[in-house]
Amino acid sequence: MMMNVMLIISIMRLTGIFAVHAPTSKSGARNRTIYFHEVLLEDSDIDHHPCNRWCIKDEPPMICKYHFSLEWYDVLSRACFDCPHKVEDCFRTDCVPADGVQRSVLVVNRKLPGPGIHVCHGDLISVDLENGLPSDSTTIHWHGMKQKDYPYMDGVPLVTQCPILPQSTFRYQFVAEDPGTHFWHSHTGMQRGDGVFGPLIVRVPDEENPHRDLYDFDLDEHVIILMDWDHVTGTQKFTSHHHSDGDNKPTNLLVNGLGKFSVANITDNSTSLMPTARFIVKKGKRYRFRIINAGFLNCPIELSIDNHTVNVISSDGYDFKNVTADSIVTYAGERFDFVLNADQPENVYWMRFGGLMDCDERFTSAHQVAVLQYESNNMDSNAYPDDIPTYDKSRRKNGTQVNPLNQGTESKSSFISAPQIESLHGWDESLKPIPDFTYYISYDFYRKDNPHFFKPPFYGFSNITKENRLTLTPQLNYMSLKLLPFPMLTQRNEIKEEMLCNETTVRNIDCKTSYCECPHVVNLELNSVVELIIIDKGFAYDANHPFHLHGHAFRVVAMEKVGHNVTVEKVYQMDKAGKIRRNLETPPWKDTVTVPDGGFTILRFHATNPGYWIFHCHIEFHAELGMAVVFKVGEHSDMVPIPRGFPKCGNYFHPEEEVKVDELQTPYFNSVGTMPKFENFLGLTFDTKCTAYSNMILNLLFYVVLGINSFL
Ligand SMILES: [Cu+2]
Repeated sequence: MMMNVMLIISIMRLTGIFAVHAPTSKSGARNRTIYFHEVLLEDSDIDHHPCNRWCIKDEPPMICKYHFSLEWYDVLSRACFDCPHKVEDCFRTDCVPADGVQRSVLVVNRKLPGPGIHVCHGDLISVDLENGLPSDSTTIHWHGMKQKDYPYMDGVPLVTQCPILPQSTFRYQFVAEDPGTHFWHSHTGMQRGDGVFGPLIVRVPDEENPHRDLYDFDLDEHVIILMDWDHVTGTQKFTSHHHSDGDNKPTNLLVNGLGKFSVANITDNSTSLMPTARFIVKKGKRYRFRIINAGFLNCPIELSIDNHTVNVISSDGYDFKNVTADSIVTYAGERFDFVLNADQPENVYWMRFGGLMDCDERFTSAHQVAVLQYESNNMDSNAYPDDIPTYDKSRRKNGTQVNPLNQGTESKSSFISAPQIESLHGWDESLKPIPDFTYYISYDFYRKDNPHFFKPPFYGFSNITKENRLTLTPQLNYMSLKLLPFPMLTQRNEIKEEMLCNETTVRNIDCKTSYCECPHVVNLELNSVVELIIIDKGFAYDANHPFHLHGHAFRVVAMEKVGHNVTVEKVYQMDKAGKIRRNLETPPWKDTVTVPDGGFTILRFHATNPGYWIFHCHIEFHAELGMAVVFKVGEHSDMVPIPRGFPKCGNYFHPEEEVKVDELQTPYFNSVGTMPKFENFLGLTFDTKCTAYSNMILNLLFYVVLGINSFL
């Protein structure tokens, strides 16, 4: 009986058509009555969501509803029956095969990757996120959506919303204003690395697509979502690395949630049974592929396809002049679209994915393959190429490479780094010769007594004798971001200026030698053109950090590898001497970009979106350590009014306990260590003996270099 009622409700939901008013949107006149399907789909039906359609110019937008149910789950659960020994069982409902190694996973609707959202530009996306975790909070960030007019939907806990509590449901609702290949992912803890991610594709009508003539098909099944993968949970790996001797290197890669792993079934020598992702094409046709790198560790991924080149056309939702390449490198958080011309003999070919940095041959040699299969009557649908994939073969030794590792515009011509890509979007204000505000962000890994992991004199940094038990702290401008106990955006009226920090407020503290963490907020004037000069100092490790900006996309105007010891002052002097070439003509738009180790990347953006927006390293371990800063764009009065009834959170102190104001405020700033020296954001250090004098000079330099009003 219950089943029947459920079925009837389900059918009513699936077939329900309602008339409503669509929201006003900048992408066109949307304020009119439209029809939409209200669909709360079962897992297996989400691929047939009515919003996943051919986008037609001037057709009314739709309201696209989804239900996301988040829970802990397991790889190779009972839903998998005889997977991998019976391959078709691996594709049963609720089976998460991953690479065949059992572990706990976090899943949305028991899918890995989670359900894909495919909509047309201007549709309203409405997702009810039901937190079914027994003890953890969650949030979802819609990576690529600038959330203009919807800042409360950005999904950053304690910046734009409260963490969503267990057993609670939060409705994310926003208009898909940003076309292109994007993805959604948890922005809480290590959840993305444990499986909480999925595609978010916003298509446009043919008339608005400059690359439409370059391909015949743009199919959902040609989305490639990549993840660096391990066989323990992200939290286990994180605690083991930061408190003990565990490493931070991913063991494997997954392509669309699938992958071989060399020791998966070593006992019965059946590693080849684990299915890989498979992409079907027809000879003579051209296909748009969309790569999403959802990775969470330091593992950029190089993609190449045997016997084929790729025609790269777009990144992070922005089109550029197409470039033919042999391989593409993507970093965590980036997306690249390419066209594949199926012009080779009908056969199966390896698509190869080679892990770089912490995944390379020095560490785990993490690599993966997928099959590019030409449709043919006489080919087995489970056929694999004969060649045995190895890590070495996953790296193209020559040919043109887009977005190469640790290479800027100084590199040889076969490398095409981001600023060399030619945008198809015309000039905009962000490219004016002199920006309104220049902000330097420098970083490295520092040998600090980070109190989260060290406790002198018991087990301070200097007490540790084994190198593999030392972890260094990555910081931006010598500060770690520690958020307030409530969201800055939605409880902005509770923020007092003294709660926040920036380079000016900590100038009398030697954050270079001591450990500083605080709510690091940089004010940006609304509608100002901002230039970010991001510097990887290249002293410790050979790491590579992809940075992601929320609320805005940016132009990548310069990128260069300088050497191994790069200071802010060095870059500043290079710039002053005219030795930095900026592409202010046709630089590409992106929202995630890397910085060469021992080098710099320069970004420009027009701060037109009022709100509190986080800018952070997209490597989850680093973001968790506070490798981030918050940009406050505009004044509180410029920000969109807070939705009625929006959830609130924060500290609570029993009213009978007398708590002094000072005690309430001290947790917002933490400085551990000595403070003998004086320094400023440029990383210049002065002897304390001349503090008064240097203070004056520095103040002068500070304002001259920045040339901004916001600090005055
Ligand atoms: Cu990082």
